[in-house]
Amino acid sequence: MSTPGDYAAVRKDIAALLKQPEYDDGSAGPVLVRLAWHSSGTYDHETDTGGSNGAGMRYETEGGDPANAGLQHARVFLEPVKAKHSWITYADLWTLAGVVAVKEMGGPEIEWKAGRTDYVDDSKLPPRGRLPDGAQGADHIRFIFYRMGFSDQEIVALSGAHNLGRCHSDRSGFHGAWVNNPTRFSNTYFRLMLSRSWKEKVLDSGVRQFVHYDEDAEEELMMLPTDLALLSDPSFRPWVELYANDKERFFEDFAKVFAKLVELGIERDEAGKITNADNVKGGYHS
Ligand code: DDH
Repeated sequence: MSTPGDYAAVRKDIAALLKQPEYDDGSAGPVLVRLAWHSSGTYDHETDTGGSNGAGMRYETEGGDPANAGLQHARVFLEPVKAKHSWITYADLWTLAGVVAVKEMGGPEIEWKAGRTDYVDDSKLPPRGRLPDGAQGADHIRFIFYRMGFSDQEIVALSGAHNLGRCHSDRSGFHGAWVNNPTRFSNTYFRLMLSRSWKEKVLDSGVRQFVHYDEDAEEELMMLPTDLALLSDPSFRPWVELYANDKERFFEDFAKVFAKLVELGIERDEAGKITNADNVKGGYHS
């Protein structure tokens, strides 16, 4: 047990669990980033529903959404941290874990603020179907991300998270990693998107994705239809080109937009205290 509010101690323990030699590419980092994103990415600006507050993925309605398949691995990785620092809320822990993972994998420092609660407000629960479907195109991407309040530039910056991790046939149906070193945060995803020739491949399951094979690579790399939609869309493409050519700029923009993502639906006063979650039941609240 640490002192309530000692987020530095929590960060340290998250960093220490990232190395997982038996899991995927040897790191829990990518799936933790996806947990932070899916816990936040259900937000709808118009109805002010969804978002990371409440950690709704603990329950079947949200946790059992097929879009969240596989994220139980991330939640299980974090259980010992929650047990040791029981004062932190799941909503804070899951978003902080994504931020720490990005940094530890060589990415930018992302601003993160505490205070989310684990109180589930039934009127704020998101319906299923709020997260993007990789089989679709630019219109779908805009529909999903405009709903959260993001611009075209922010959508492309956020998509750069696909530098990390991989697709698992038994989770999403897609298969493979986007880059050769999927536990190192960089702008390689954008560079490969532009420089390689991507060929359509229909997997045995009937799922359609795009692949490229480099002779010296260990495995075939992949892109989702939604990834390549960023190339064919005239408003997305200039951002892909910018981020492929300017890693610093990508890191800067990614840090800003990921910080915005994990704050969706959260209102704070000038001192940073959350003002729209007074119904705090359980969890630590200062
Ligand atoms: Fe993603 N993502 N994502 N993604 N994502 C998958 C894996 C990972 C889409 C579909 C998939 C973002 C945007 C989109 C990460 C982070 C982010 C998988 C594979 C699919 C499918 C899941 C599996 O089989 O395990 C689509 C569609 C979009 C879209 O924008 C249209 C964003 C915005 C982020 C972010 O973090 C900001 C990460 C990390 C992974 C790797 C997970 C892992 O287990 O490895």
